[in-house]
Amino acid sequence: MVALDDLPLTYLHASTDTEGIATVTLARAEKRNALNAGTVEELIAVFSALPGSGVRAVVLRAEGAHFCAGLDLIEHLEADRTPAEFMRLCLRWHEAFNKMEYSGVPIIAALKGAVVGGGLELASAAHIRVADTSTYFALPEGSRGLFTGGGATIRVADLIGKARLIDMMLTGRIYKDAEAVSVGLCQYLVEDSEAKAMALARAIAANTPLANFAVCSAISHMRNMSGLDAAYAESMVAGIVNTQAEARGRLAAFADKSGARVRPD
Ligand code: 1HE
Repeated sequence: MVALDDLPLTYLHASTDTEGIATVTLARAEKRNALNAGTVEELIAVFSALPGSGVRAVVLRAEGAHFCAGLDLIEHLEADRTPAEFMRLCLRWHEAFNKMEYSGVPIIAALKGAVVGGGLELASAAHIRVADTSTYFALPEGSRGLFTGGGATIRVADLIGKARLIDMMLTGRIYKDAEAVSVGLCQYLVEDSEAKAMALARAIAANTPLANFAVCSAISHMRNMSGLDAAYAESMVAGIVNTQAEARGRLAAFADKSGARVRPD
């Protein structure tokens, strides 16, 4: 098992703190963190190393003013790819984003500036999205003569629905601020998205790892199943997760009144 901190990385930084919170940073700010083929390979390497690494939660952040400007348009122009070459590239994007979504380790994206095209596809593979007031979301594919290839038709449609996805791709519509929250592109809008993402990661890391694993893998798998199969799979996952000693300990704490109560404040 390769430790996250030991991976040789050029376009990303990855580190883990003593509490098991990993920070993965898009480190190509001079190109607005556009996703070249090399970055996608590094995302695969980093997120392949996650399961079993002891990492309890991940904050995905970016250097510079923008989270990610999407597909590296210059690399794509210069490579002059054939259809088969671009299809293979898209499959590498899917490999990376599937590694994230199905990893079983909670990933919280700290967003800012442009979350555009493939940048939104990357953000939508995280389990939680936190935006700040500079954050804006767009799918300018149509105006560039392109079509999404990194899973927007699945994950962004899951977040906002097919009609909004089509509108964004056709018209280049930009969502930001409260409207972005209300349509489902992000779940939090704050002053400091990195501080909030880290606070969420620490809170989530206090859950049992098995419960987090189930939330961050089973739900996505169940979305791929028929309703009947999903209900069966849900009962199996709950059967395993909900009968563990760690869960019993927490239930006993509730019963003896030492466990936290669920109250708004
Ligand atoms: C890039 C990219 C990129 C910047 N590929 N190099 N994505 C887009 O259509 C978004 C394209 N980017 C932009 O609209 C703007 O760059 C931003 C609004 C994000 C930022 O603007 P700004 O003024 O801060 O930066 P800039 O001057 O436009 O760019 C700075 C450098 O980053 C410059 O490189 P330089 O060598 O000339 O300094 C830009 O070329 C470079 N850069 N964005 C390559 N995207 C699997 S299919 C997915 C399909 C899509 O993702 S479509 C959406 C593509």
